Amino acid sequence: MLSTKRLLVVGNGGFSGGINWLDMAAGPHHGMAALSTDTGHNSTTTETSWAKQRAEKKELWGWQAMHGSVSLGKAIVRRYYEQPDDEKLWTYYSGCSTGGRQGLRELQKFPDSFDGALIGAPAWWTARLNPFLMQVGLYNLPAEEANPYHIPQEKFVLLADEVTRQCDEVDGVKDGIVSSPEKCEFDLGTLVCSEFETKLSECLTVEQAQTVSKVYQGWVSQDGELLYPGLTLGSEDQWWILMGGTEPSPFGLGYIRDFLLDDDGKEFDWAGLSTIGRDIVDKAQRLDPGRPSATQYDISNFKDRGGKVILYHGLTDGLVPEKGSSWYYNKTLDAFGGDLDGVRDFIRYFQIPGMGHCFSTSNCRPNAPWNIGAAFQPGVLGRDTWSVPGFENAEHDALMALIAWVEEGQAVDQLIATTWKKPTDPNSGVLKQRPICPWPEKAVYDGVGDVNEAGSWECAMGEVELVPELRRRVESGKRGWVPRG
Ligand SMILES: [Ca+2]
Repeated sequence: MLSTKRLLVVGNGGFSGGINWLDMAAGPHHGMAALSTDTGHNSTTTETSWAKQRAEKKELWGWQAMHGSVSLGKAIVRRYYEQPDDEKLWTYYSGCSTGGRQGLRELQKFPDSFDGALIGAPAWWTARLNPFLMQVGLYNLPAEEANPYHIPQEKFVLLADEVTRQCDEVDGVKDGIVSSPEKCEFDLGTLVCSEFETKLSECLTVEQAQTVSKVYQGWVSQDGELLYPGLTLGSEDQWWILMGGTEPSPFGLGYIRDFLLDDDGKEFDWAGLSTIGRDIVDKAQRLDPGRPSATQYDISNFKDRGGKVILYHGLTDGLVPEKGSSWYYNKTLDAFGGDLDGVRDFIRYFQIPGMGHCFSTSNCRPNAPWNIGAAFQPGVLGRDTWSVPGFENAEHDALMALIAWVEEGQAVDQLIATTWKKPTDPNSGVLKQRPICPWPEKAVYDGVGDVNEAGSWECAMGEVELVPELRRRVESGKRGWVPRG
């Protein structure tokens, strides 16, 4: 039977070039055709040499391959399934990390491309985020004992334990999950070695504590401009990604070397660098090589066509800062005059407490509900899984919820995240389920039920936390702010 009226487009990860077969699998299971692009090259997630002095490859990775594939893909699907031109072909997008960026980039510039987009942990501002990822690495380099500022990887656990100890209960429930890191006034001083400390492996030196502060604080220019927000309290279990090596991560170093400075004709000497200079920040901003940055916050054209976005981000993401998604959402609010209810009509932001970058949860802490059937998530459960195994419905699967929102007008008031006794093995049995809520709502425990069951929680309006940039403008009267409901 030839009949499909839906197309699922999936994204990629990092700098990878290749077809994302694992995420495409969700499409046919939902009765949809599915599409993925190789973004114009063939490489792993962390490789960037393919981009060096290849402007056309950068454009393909930045936006062109996605846009061309979506346009052509729609035509092919219509022809293959013999769909009349006047019949709607519902088109959905699902991607995380670079995939999140690709989706935002496409719907900002080409509002006709998608009817709904599921956007995870988006690396949306390539020109700013990627240099920052390098800067985070530089904070902890060189990785030598003689460098007092260097934190050896084994101390990240120490830090994560202390954050959990101080911040867990701030959200109202002591369950090992830091659900409201923004409310925690974390005191790093408790970890600093005293003068008489004998076990230096169990404390931080004053210099190491300074490194930690910089990572949380984020990147601020000399004149006080927020260049990119830092990593969230609770993300320490993933700090090894950006700070565990002997050189900056390829997400930052590769970007600067092969995307940004490729015309310099000499090898970029990062080792002589402790801070990324304003010249690099400005150059990235000016050139945005390949034009991948998704910084057009006014998406009225997409909204006016009935388009919907579910944005989500793991609160313990140690690679792409969660605060960057809050920032993006704030910037969207700003572009729409601070009308929170109006913005929530077409884009909703869900934080997922305890989830790392795109998927899973730290296995050295109490396992947090994380799976909503989103990009990369079925893939880490196995090659034959799709959706949320055992819960293939719109209450648990964010893509199905998105379809119901777009096609039936059922706004997504909550999603129930799931985890298993072994976090990535559904056969081990469900361990916990809990709602995640559209910002600024938070999941609130009813105080009596089983904390591991979703029914014991409900979404309730929390405090509206603005990024400093927007807060300043609201306070100075330059921007209205209308939180209703
Ligand atoms: Ca907690």
